[in-house]
Amino acid sequence: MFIGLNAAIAQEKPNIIVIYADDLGYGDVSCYGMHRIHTPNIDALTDKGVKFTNAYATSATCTPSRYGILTGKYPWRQKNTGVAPGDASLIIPTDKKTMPAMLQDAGYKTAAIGKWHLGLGAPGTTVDWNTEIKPGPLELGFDYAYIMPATLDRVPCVFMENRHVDHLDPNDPITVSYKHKVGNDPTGKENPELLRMRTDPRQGHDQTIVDSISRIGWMTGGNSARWKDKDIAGIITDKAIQFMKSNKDQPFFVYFATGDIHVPRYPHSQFRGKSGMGLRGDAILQLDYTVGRLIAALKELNVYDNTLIIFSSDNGPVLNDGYLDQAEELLGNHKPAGPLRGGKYSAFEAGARVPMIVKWPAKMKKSKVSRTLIGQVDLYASLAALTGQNITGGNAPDSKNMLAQLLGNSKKDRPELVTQGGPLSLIEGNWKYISPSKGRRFAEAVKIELGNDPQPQLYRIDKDVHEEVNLAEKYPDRVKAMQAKLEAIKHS
Ligand code: NG6
Ligand code: CA
Repeated sequence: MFIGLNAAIAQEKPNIIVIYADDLGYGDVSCYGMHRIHTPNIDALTDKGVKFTNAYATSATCTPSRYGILTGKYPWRQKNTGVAPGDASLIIPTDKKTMPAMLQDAGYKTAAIGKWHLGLGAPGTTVDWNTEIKPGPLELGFDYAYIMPATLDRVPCVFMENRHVDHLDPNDPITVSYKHKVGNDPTGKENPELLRMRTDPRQGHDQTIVDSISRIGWMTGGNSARWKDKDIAGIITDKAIQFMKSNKDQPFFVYFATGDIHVPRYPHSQFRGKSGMGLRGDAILQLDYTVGRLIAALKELNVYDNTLIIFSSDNGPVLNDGYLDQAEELLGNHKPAGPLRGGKYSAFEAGARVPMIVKWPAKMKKSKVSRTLIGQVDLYASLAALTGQNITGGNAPDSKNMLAQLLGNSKKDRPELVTQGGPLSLIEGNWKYISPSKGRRFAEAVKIELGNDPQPQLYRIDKDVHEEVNLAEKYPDRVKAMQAKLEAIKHS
């Protein structure tokens, strides 16, 4: 019987692909209510899939959310897990087992493709972009990596394949600094006439110009390795498809982190001008096309049926995140956050509540909408359960096995979930408590309400999804209880 059980478990090793969009809001795809443009490929995932209405990234920015999804641990338990500078050292510890490492144990071949933004190199060292760079994704359980090191708006604007900058000419070495100008490359500040899009003077992004777009940080050299923004989505999709093709005869796990729709938005000409909403809308169309290409490739490789597809975003939406690309002016009646309040960076719902769709064609036969409370931090334990792996040794301490919920077979909420805007929030059933915070209420440049309040906030996020009525004074006991629970989780 034991053998039989193992055999049964052994069959549950579908390929797994996590398609992780960047800054895609809760209302930014048509299956979550966007009307102005359509995302047919993303919408198609909801056909015989589960569309989650209450799924959360761990945080309202990229680095901590990525930390959370890959480690199964709340990022705020560790220092320096905020938005990582472009030259940050690797922030995920290599002595713990990450989700991809756990899947390697289960027999998977694993790949990280696309945006990394979790730092590279040993803590306390400075990355030399011209040599082997480690630790990085390969030391964290990925067999293959093809990544953009940080964000699209940060230098160095190059791809890395495994431990090296791709297409680097050794005679044109890369130097990067986040402190001072290096080399003679033009900068946005000095040569604004060279820019294809202006930057917001309040937000910087006016340093080295790469591909006619100025960035955060200075770089020189590496000219043959520099990306063209219009080609990024196509290149990383090709790399993902290549990896799936080479590994189609065994289970594979692809962590596919697109740069869309983060700034600077400069999609391929195939999409530019197509949405009528400016480059932000065009980038959504590109993202949708990318999803379509990945799905088509799975079908072509004959592995589509047995692939678990998870689509989500790392944090909520922002319009002007440093570049004046007309995202605001051309928005019209589109609501990037749907019915939610706030946006990227915010403790309000739009910060961390994101679209999440799960589909496994061989196993899921009905289209479902799930209101279950679930976090991306739960993928680790859920995929461990799916692939028959035990979690030991303090790995993934905050991850809960929500496999049944992921597959649409249970509606049971996670007991509670902590999310991070600036302050931490605790969500329990229909209640959300936002801990008091002295931070500013409104971020002027990005025009986002951050959810900071020196007083505790309590909302009924079912009836009052826009978090209008603070019920904290009305329900002091609930505030106290939720505060205590949050403290207990923080110190557990
Ligand atoms: C902010 C940047 C923003 C973006 C963000 C990270 C400024 C003023 N703004 O600090 O442009 O890069 O960090 O976005 O520098 S994330 O999605 O990767 O978290
Ligand atoms: Ca992001």
